Amino acid sequence: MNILEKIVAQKQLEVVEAKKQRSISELEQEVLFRRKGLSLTERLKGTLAPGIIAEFKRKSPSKGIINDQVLPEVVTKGYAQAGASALSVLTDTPFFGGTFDDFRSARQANPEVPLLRKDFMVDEYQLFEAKALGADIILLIAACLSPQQVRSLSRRARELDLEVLLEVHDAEELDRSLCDDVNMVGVNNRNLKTFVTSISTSLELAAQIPNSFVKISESGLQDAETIRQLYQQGYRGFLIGETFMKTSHPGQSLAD
Ligand code: IGP
Repeated sequence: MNILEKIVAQKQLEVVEAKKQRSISELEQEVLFRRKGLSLTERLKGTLAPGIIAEFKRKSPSKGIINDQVLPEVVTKGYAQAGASALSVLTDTPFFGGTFDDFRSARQANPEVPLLRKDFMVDEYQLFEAKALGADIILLIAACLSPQQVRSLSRRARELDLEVLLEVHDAEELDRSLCDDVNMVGVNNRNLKTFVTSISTSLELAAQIPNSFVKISESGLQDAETIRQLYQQGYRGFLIGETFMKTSHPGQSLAD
């Protein structure tokens, strides 16, 4: 099994357990469930500058511990004050060290900033969880979903007032997975099966993503020059975690 297959197997177990703890109708009764979502898509369409989606990530399977000394509310508030267009918070615990409480803290500290629930969605139950946590955006990773799953999960997400970021790594994933309910296409520069990161992934795929979708480049972004280059190719959003998180003041490092 590669790492992605391991993560998906783990998620399926987690969903079975979570459903026993809380039903979908219980999730629907959470106060945040009725909160109106904030649109990242509109923000990115409406600006003439690159939008940064700044991520809170304690650890990862590829890097091990990145930073376990900082608090989600402090970091995400710093990101927001530095002008991030959106925030991404990992909720996966076994592989990325994130928690639902991290997400809740980030939501509470930043009521006006779009928030992405960063996790591996394999079941529509997780979309209800995301909405109940106060998420605005969810991620669907083409590498671990069938085209049918992408279609049904994105439709359900939109019904729940969640925006959909579809993550792809190559043209084949893009062609088989893209559907109308997707709002944004994220090109992951990191291959989730091998962890190899290369910006050329984004450069090569740019032209193949229809312009009706907001384009986002994800992972391995370290400097302004790369972002300028990708912006010229049509990318409007840039998902950045490690470059900020590896410093002692991640919010400040975005401001710099
Ligand atoms: C951030 P980086 O290299 O800046 O820390 O990458 C983000 O793109 C990365 O965390 C990510 C990710 C994912 C994590 C992209 N897709 C899917 C978990 C699951």
